[in-house]
Amino acid sequence: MKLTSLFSAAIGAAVLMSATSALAVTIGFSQVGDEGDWRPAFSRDMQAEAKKEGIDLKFADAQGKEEAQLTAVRSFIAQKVDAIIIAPVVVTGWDQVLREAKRANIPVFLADRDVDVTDKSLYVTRISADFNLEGKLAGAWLAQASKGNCNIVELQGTTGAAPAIERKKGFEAIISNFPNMKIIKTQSGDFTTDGGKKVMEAFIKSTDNLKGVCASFAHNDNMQLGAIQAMKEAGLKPGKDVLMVSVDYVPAMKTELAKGEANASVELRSAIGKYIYPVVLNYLKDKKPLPKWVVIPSDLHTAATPGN
Ligand code: GYE
Repeated sequence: MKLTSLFSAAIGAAVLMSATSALAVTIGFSQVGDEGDWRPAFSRDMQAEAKKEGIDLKFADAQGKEEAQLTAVRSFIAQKVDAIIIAPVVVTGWDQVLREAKRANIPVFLADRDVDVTDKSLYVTRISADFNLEGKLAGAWLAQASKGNCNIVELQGTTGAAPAIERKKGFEAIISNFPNMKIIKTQSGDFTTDGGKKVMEAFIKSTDNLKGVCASFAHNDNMQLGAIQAMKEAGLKPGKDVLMVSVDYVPAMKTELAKGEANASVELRSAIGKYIYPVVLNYLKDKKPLPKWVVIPSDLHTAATPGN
């Protein structure tokens, strides 16, 4: 290639690049943090899918703090992004900042967790699994496995977070049909392995080594993984002495199910960028109103039904 044609090729490439970056959609994504195994998998997927779609993604990790999310969203507004995606730490405290986004004409989408706002026009739609159904699936599995007789210890997720609220409600809705199923201890382990371990240690102490306890229901796998450690350290056999049911179906839990140290886990898909971005991109194109919730399916796995 001659120098002149090389030069014009370079100019052509530069023009092309600036044309695509001028067209590129910019999306701000405010993520909860990196607690557990599920959340980082979700973050990685959102970043990889954004690359595939040619989206300029501004990713902000809130380290589990809602104030950090509010700051991130305000900075996205100041940067005039095309759309904002939020996975909210807790359900409360969103009205004001969502009004600010609306005033700036920036559409907001909720991914994964929910918010509690009276004016639903403050966001376009929420794309997520049905946490209430996850709780119901866990409860139904346990009702069947225990034949409706079960004293349960519960490890709750982060207080005020949508999955903690809804998984509890769904689970309770099912077990309330069985007079001999009840939650005898419940405490938040903040969705972390460490939190789950500490809570289970406390339960072990206060129930004389889980005497009379038939099951541990954890709002996520990481807390259950911590609970399994605590039980083993106390000489108990999780999965045998006590039925273990939780939510997420992360790879480490899949291993525990295969080993028989846990019994069931409801799968929460983490590769959900492929559901989320098309909804956002289509909306940016046609501005057609959407249903307030785009539901991602959930299903329960045991060692016998590992799925793929
Ligand atoms: O189950 C848990 C994570 O928001 C539904 O958050 C999600 C939950 C998930 O910390 O592992």
